[in-house]
Amino acid sequence: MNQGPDTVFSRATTANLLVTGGAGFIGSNFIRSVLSRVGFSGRVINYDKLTYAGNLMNLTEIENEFGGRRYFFERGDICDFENVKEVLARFQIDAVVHFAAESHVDRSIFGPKNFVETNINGTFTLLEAARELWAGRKDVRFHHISTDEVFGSLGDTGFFSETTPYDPRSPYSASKAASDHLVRAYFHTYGLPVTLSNCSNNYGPYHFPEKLIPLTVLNALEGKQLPVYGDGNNVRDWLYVEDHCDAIWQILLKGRTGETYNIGGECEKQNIEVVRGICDILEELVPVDSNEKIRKRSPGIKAYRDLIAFVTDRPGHDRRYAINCDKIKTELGWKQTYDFEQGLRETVAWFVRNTQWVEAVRNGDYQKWIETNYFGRTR
Ligand code: NAD
Ligand code: TDX
Repeated sequence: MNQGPDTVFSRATTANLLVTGGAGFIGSNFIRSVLSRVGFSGRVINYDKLTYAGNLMNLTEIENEFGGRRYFFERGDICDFENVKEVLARFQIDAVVHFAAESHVDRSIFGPKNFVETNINGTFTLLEAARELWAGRKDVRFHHISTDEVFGSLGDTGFFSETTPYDPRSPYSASKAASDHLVRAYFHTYGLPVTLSNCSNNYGPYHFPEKLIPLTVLNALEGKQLPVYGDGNNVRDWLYVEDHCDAIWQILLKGRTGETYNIGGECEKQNIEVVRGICDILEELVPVDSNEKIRKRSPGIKAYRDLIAFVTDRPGHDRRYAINCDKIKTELGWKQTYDFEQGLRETVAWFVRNTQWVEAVRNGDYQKWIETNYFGRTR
C-alpha cells in the first residue's frame, strides 16, 4: 500500500485517548496535562501493567476529580493482544498515545529481555490490535513516544535531526529503535495513521528515583553517595516534562500523519554540572547542618557536594546528546517554556515537599498502596 494521506487528526480535543504507560513518569504528567491544562474534553484510558515503574499515586488527584467519568484505569500488558483489543473496542479508542516501555538504560544492560519483550513485542502487539480494530480508518491516530538515544552518540559538535541515521548503542535504545521502525512500517505498509516523536532527557515531578536527577536529590537528602559515572562530562539535553507533554499535545492536534518530530530542551549540561546544581539548590532548601539524616549517617559531610563520588562508567555510555527541534517549532509552533535553572529548582523542591510519595517509592509501599487504596476502593 502507498503512503496514507498527509492529514491531521481533527478530533484530538474530543477523542477517547488510550494512554499506554500512563502510570509512569511522563505518562502520568501527560494525563494530568491533557485533563487539566490544554482544553481537551474527551476521555483518557490509562493502560498500564504497573511494573516497578508504574505508580498510581502519581495520579491520585486525577482519579479523584475525573475517575469514572473522563479518566479510567485499566491494568494490562501491551503484549497481551486480546486484552489490548478488548480495551480498544470497549472504550471506542480513536487515538493511542504510546508511552509504555522499559525505560532505564542501566537496567537494560543488566537484563535486556524485558526491553525486547515490552518495547519491541509490546509495540508490535499494539500496532496489530490498532490495525485490526481500526480497519483502514483514517480519522484515528497512533502516536509513538520515542527517544533521542536511537541516534547514538554525538561528538563535541552537531545535533540530532529527524533525518539523522539510527545508531543505537544500548539494549534500551536498540529496542526503542526497533519499535520506531515498526511504527513507520505500519504507516508505509498498511496506511495506519501514525506520528512519532523522539525526545531528549526529561526531568520533573514523579520521576522514578533510579534516574540521575531524582536519584541525586533523594540520595543527597539521606546523606548517601551521589554516583557520577566516568568523568562526569557526558552531556544530556534536558527538557522539563511539562514541555514534553505540551509538545506531544501539539503533535496530536496539528502533527501530520506519517511524520516524526524531534523534541528537545536546547539545554545541554554535563552530568557533573547537573549534580552540583542539585547540591547547591539543596543547600538553600535543606542546609546540610539542619539535615538530621546527614548528621547521623555522614557526620563528616560539610556540604552536599562532598557526597559526590566518581564511579565506574556505564558500559557503552553515550557521550553527548543534543536535539535540533526546529521542525516542531516552525511547523507546529511549540517551544520550551521552562529554563533549566527554574525547572531544576521546582523539581528539587517538589521532591523535598512530597515526602509521602518519596517514602512510598523508596520503601516499595507504592505497590501495596495500589492494591489497598486503588483496587480496594474501586473494584
Ligand atoms: P517510566 O519507566 O517512568 O514509565 C513506564 C510505564 O510503562 C510504567 O508505568 C510501567 O508500568 C509501564 N509499562 C512497562 N511495561 C509495560 C507493559 N508491558 N505493558 C503496559 N505498561 C507497561 O518511563 P518514562 O520515563 O515515563 O518514559 C515513557 C516513555 O517515554 C518511554 O517510551 C520512553 O522510552 C520515552 N522517553 C523517555 C524519556 C525520559 O527522559 N524519561 C525521554 C525520551 C523518551
Ligand atoms: O547514578 C547515575 N549516575 C550517572 O552519572 C545515573 C543513574 C546516571 N548517570 C549518568 C548517565 C547519563 O549520562 O547521567 C546521565 C543520565 O542518566 P539517566 O538518568 O539514567 O538517563 P539516560 O541514560 O540519559 O536516559 C534517559 O533519557 C532518555 C531516560 O532514562 C530514557 O528513558 C530516555 O530515553
